[in-house]
Amino acid sequence: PGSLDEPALKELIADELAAVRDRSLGLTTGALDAVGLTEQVSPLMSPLVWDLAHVGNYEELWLLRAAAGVEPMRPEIDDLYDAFEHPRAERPALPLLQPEEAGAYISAVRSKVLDSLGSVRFDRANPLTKGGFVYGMVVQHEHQHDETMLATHQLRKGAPALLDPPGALLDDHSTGGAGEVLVQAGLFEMGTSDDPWAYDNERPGHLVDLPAYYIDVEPVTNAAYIAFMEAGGYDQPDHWDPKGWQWRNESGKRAPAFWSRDGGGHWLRRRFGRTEPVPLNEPVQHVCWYEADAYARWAGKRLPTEAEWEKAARWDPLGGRSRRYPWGDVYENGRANLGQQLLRPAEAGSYESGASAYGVRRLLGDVWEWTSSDFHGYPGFRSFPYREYSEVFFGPGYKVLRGGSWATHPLAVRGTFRNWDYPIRRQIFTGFRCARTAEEVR
Ligand code: AVJ
Ligand code: FE
Repeated sequence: PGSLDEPALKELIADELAAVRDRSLGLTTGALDAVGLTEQVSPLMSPLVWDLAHVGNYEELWLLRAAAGVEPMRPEIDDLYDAFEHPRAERPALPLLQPEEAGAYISAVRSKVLDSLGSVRFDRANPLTKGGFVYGMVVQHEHQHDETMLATHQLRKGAPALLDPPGALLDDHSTGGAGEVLVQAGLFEMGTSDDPWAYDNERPGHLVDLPAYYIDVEPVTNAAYIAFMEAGGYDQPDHWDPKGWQWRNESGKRAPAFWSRDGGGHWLRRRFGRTEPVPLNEPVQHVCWYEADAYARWAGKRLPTEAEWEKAARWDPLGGRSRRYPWGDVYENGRANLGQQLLRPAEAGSYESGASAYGVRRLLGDVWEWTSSDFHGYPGFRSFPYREYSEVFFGPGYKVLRGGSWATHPLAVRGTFRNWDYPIRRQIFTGFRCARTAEEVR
C-alpha cells in the first residue's frame, strides 16, 4: 500500500474489503447452520455469530463514525460487541444479533463504507487516514478474527464444518537438512517507522544490538517433538520453567492439543473434525509456550527472543537494512504458507524461496512461533489509535508470537508484526523454533 496514489489505494482497499468479507462469510454462514453459529464450543472462544457482528461493528466505529463522520447506525449494540465489556465466556448469554440479522447489519455497514470511501480524504496530516491507515486496520482486524474463527472451528466437536477445500502445495522443496545458522553479532533495525499499515506496537523503528546467536533454519517438527516426548520430556522437571511444571501437573497434558494415540501406539491428531495420523515432517502445532520452552531446554537450546527472531527474518547484512519480508520488501505469492490455503502447516523443506538473507526458512506462515519475550512497547511507543489494541496487554503476562500461521492472511502479517498470548494457550496455530547463544570467539 505504501507505493500507491490515493485512487489506486482506494481501489485496493475496496478489493480487500470484499475479499475479507468473502472469507468471513465462508467461515460463518457458509460453513454452519444457525445452531452452529450461536453455540459456544469453548469458554476461550466467542460464538461465531459474535465475531461476525463484531467485525461489522468495529468497521462502523472506525470507517463510518471516525473516518467518514457518519452518524451511528445501531449505537445500542456497541456494548454487546465491545470485547472489553464482555469476556468471551460471557458472550453466549448476551442478546446477540442472530445470524441473519448480523449478516444484514454488517452488509449495511459495508455499503455505507463503500459510499463514503470516495469522499474521505487520505490527509497526510491526519494519522488516521494517512496512507489509508484506518482502512488497513479494519481489513487486518477482520482477517485476524477470521483466524480466530478457524481456531473456533478447530475446537468444535461433531461433524466437520464446510470449510473451503485446501489448495495444492507448491512444489518448492529443498533437499537439505534443517540445522541452524549463525547470525553474527551487531546492530539491526527492529520495528518500523514508515510502514503505512503497521500497528502501533510495531513502531517506532529502532536499532538493537545483539550478541551472536544460532537459530534453527526450520520450525521444530512433529518427529522432533515426539522424540522429546519419548525421551520423557514431559516427566523431567529440569526441562521446565517452574510455572510450566505447575501447568503440566495441573493440566495433566502430556502431548500437543488435539493429539491421541491409536491402538498400535501411533500418534493421531484431530484437525477440523477429522482424525488423521500425525504427519512427522510438519511443524508441531498447538503447543503452549511452556511446552516449547521445555522442548528447547531438553534440546540444549532456548527459544529466540523476539529481537533474534526479527533480525533473522528481516536484516540483510549485505545491504545493511531491514526488509518487510524475509525475501525482500514486496509480498509474493508462493513464498510462504499463509492465507488459509492449506488448512495446515506444510512439510519441512517447503517454501525454500521464502528464506531470509541468513537462509532461515518459513519464518512467515505455517505456525506462529513462540518467542522468549514478554509483550512490551518499543522505546518511544505511542498508543494509536486506541489503547485497547495493544497497550493494555503490555506486561509480563503475555508472550510474543511472530511470523503468522497458515491461517493468517498476508495483509495481516509482515516481518515486524507482533502477536501475543498467555503462555498456557494452545488453541492458536502455534509452534516454535529454537536458538542458542554463540560462544564468544577468542
Ligand atoms: C492480536 C490476535 C491478540 O485477537 O485478541 C482482534 C487481535 N484485536 N480484535 C486478538 C484483535 C482486536 C488480537 N490479537
Ligand atoms: Fe476485535
